[in-house]
Amino acid sequence: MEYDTIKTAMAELDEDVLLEEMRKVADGDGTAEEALEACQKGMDEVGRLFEEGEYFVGDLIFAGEIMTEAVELIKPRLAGTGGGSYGKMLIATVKNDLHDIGKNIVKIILEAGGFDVLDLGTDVSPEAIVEAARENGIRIIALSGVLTLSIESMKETVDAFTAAGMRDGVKIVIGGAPITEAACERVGADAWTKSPQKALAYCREWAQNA
Ligand code: B12
Repeated sequence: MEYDTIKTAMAELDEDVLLEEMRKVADGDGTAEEALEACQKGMDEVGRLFEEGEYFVGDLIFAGEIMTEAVELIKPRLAGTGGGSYGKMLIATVKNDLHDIGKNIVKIILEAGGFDVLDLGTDVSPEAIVEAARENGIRIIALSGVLTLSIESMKETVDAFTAAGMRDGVKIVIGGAPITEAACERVGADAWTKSPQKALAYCREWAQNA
């Protein structure tokens, strides 16, 4: 399997080649995880070209569309992480952030891993997240954010749980490109990771010890 072809096709926004290669993965070539990683590396390149003024917002939108299509193709293979029923949890991209490709991938892995995931979408306010958790009796929350600014929205979200008197009753994992240990400390989340698989492991542990 030539993962470099996937990476380059993603970076060059070559939809035909990207989807052709991803269909091969869907049919059993290589591993879905490595194909996903190659897409992501291509996306990093897209981000870099955007920063350099080579690509415009329209290119980002198109990149988002083709990556979503690509991931959709390998979804059945990504979902092979084992079942079980771990109950309900919630996922959202935080306030002011419209990026949802990463969130959708995390959701696929969590669902495949046995969670019933309530997806609140993108640009979700702290109040809406707290309210949805309360209404649905949800104790495990995953927050996604790709903009640096999203770290502040995540902090506001954790603070909103505290203000609602619910902080001790929930576990919160945060993730996304700008998330680091320092960001996690600032936000006051229970865990952070960029890896959907690791997030699944945290959430399973929390569900079992709830
Ligand atoms: C595609 C894209 C867009 C698309 C998004 C389409 C969509 N449906 O999501 C659109 C066109 C909407 C967009 C808009 C903008 N974007 Co944009 N975008 C990107 C781009 C190229 C790719 C993002 C992506 O999907 N990556 C692929 C996914 C799979 O990766 P991921 O999100 O990191 O997720 C993975 C992990 O982080 C993790 N993860 C993600 N969430 C979570 C959550 C949990 C709980 C866990 C555990 C893990 C986890 O798992 C995922 C799988 O491994 C990035 C550059 C980049 N390399 O990231 C810029 C980028 C994020 N955008 C950027 C900017 C500036 C913008 C705009 C402001 C542009 C503008 N001038 O309008 C707007 C902002 C809109 C808004 N308010 O949100 C900057 C952000 C700079 C910053 N640090 O704040 C970036 C970094 C580009 C750049 N280098 O300048 N963008």
